[in-house]
Amino acid sequence: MRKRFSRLADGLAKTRQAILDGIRNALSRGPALDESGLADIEETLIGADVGVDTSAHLVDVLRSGSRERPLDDASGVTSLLADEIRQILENTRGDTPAEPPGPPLVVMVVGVNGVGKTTSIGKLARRYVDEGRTVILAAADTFRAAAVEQLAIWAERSGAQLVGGIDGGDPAAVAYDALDAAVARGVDVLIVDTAGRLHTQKNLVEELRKIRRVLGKRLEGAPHEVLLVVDANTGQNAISQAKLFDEAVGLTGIVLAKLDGTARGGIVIPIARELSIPVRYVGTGESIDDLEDFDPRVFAGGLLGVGGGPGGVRDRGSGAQGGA
Ligand SMILES: Nc1nc2c(ncn2[C@@H]2O[C@H](COP(=O)(O)OP(=O)(O)O)[C@@H](O)[C@H]2O)c(=O)[nH]1
Ligand SMILES: [Mg+2]
Repeated sequence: MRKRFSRLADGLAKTRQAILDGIRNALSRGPALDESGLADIEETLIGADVGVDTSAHLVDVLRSGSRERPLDDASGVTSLLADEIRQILENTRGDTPAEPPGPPLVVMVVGVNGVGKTTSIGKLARRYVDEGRTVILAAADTFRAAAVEQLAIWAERSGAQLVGGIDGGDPAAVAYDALDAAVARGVDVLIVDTAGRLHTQKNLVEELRKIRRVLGKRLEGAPHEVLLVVDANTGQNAISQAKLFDEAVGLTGIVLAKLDGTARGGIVIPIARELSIPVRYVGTGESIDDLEDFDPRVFAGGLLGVGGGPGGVRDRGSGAQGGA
């Protein structure tokens, strides 16, 4: 467990560096944080992709904090920010979706091309296999010839079965057949890979809706999870992606891929605050084990260098704002 948590913190290293530099810089302007320092911090947060509105909100929290007690050192600033960010990340629309009464658990994965869908599916499959569960991957991204091949490689690596293979076939039919096979074989988990781009956005939305519909037709309640994969480097465009896919198919969670190596890991904060969609997993590399559970407390602490792991972020102290 420890290792998983620290890798999430490692993935945040560049973002953390940028934010901490900004905070130190802001504090160097005077004996305590003032309006020009707050403006510096706001700019730093925007640079880490926290978003304009959410950065302004976080700076407001610092402003009220500094009225209670002058903020004259970095730890006062980081603990207030970490606390607020954790609350934003926890305060999303729902808990982890309940597992269905019986197998299979059906997970549909969506997102634009190149964000890391297929890779994340491979990693997710490995986690289920490691838990002793059987997994089918459905190759419903039939638009690109290479997509099925790539998913087949991940199926082999993770120890999952693969359904699909006719390039250019009907994606919804592949999804249906895969669910059919999962039910017939008593498989525990079905993960459906989907296309990220078609001739038009309208086509894509309709296709994803159709996949969703046929899954529900074959098995009541399916898909139980609809995960959007977001590339941590995407910038503010990730928010419009989340909005679009949420309206199209209704998301239950986000997979934040490619957190390793980005200085813009703040993007999940406006997604949580503005769209209320929870982050479920974080991708921290290209290998099969590079997928971590998302923990708001560890993320907030890792982003600001507060605490060292689970429970490491100090809880709201005496001077900080109370209430949830
Ligand atoms: N560094 C890094 N690369 C990743 C991660 N996830 C995916 N990738 C890479 O991103 C590229 C696109 O991934 P792919 O799964 O094909 O994206 P898809 O088009 O959404 O299915 C590949 O080169 C992956 O190796 C991650 O968490 N970290
Ligand atoms: Mg793919």
